[in-house]
Amino acid sequence: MRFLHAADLHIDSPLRGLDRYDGAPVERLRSATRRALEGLIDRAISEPVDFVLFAGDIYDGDWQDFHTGLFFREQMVRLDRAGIRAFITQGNHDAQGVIARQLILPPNVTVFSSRAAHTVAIDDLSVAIHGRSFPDRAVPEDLVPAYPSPIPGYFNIGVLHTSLGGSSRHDTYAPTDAATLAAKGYDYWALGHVHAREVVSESAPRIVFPGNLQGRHARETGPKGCELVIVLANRMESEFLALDAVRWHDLAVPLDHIEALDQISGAFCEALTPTLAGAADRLHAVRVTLTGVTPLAALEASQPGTLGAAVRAGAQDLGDIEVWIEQVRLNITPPGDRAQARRREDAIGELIRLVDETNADEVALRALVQAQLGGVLDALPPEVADGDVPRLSEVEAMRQLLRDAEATVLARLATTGDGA
Ligand SMILES: [Mn+2]
Repeated sequence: MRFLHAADLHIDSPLRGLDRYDGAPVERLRSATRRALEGLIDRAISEPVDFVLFAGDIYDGDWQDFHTGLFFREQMVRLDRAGIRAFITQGNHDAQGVIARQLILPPNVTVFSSRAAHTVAIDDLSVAIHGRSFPDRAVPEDLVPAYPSPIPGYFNIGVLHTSLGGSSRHDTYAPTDAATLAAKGYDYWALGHVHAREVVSESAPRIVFPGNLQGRHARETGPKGCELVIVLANRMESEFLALDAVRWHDLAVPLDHIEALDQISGAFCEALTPTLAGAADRLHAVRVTLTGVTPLAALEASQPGTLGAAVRAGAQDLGDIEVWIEQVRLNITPPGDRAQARRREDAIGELIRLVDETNADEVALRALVQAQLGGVLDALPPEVADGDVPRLSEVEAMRQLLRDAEATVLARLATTGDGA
């Protein structure tokens, strides 16, 4: 017997703020969640597997119209024609109370009830699949104790959408813990909700978050896909299948010892290449952060955008591999002894002391940033507004702005000093 376990498809999840990026492959990014599901169905049919499990959050929220639901249904019809069943537990994003529109799914699909956990036994495979859907987006109680007992002699699978964080009293995503899951006596727990793949328990029972099927932004990085589980007479084999149509990367490129603009491309390629191994066949979306101590900081300060453009130029030269640079962030400092410069009696020393004082005083920091930059902070990239991961703290963002400002002013002072 073999099956696929997937979760958190978030089909047609909106990608916010893409229009801000010149040349963004908008259509490919928007359709990536669909392409990934098509890839999963292709694999289910070619394998072939006996059934597919979806542990919640198939949809990102209520559908804009029926297209999203019809797309998913079409993929279920493909499974049906191949004689493959599908089992779904709805999660917080696609709970019955969240999705208003209705669509009747084909007969090979079982959606577990949101009222009570129940079991579907497939006798010719000796497998029992137990599950329960979220009735609404918040489920504060542990659903596991009410899951049915395992069927003796069968391979027992629990399908559940949960954050697993059993200790948090504020958790509204069907909190439970590994011990509770293990005590149920099942063989495999097919979980969903956590977007980063995690094998919570290797065996007896095996407990897995497969992660989302397709990363949706630069904070959902690396290979994304599903689990292929093969159950043999005396053992279970499991394999992760990468199915992402677009792969996101958060790449740090160190510029220490890099002194000339024409070296940027090489430094970028050196950092990127290891992450592309075995995945040249898909689009790679890369957020680059340039780091380290480099004299190029002065060039960037005098002509902002130079280093970012050099990175994008490097990506153009990669040839066969498709790479889109989502963003280039700077965390570089010019060479020089800041502590020594701080003691200077001129404008440079005064500036550095002012920066340090402001950084140490959060109220002053906020006042300065608000006074000087007005709405800039409010306009921080909207793609971070997702909520699953805490965003860069506001104060840290202000400190970053201040560091950038210091670097810019110091570089200009240095330039005018040379010229005068
Ligand atoms: Mn979820």
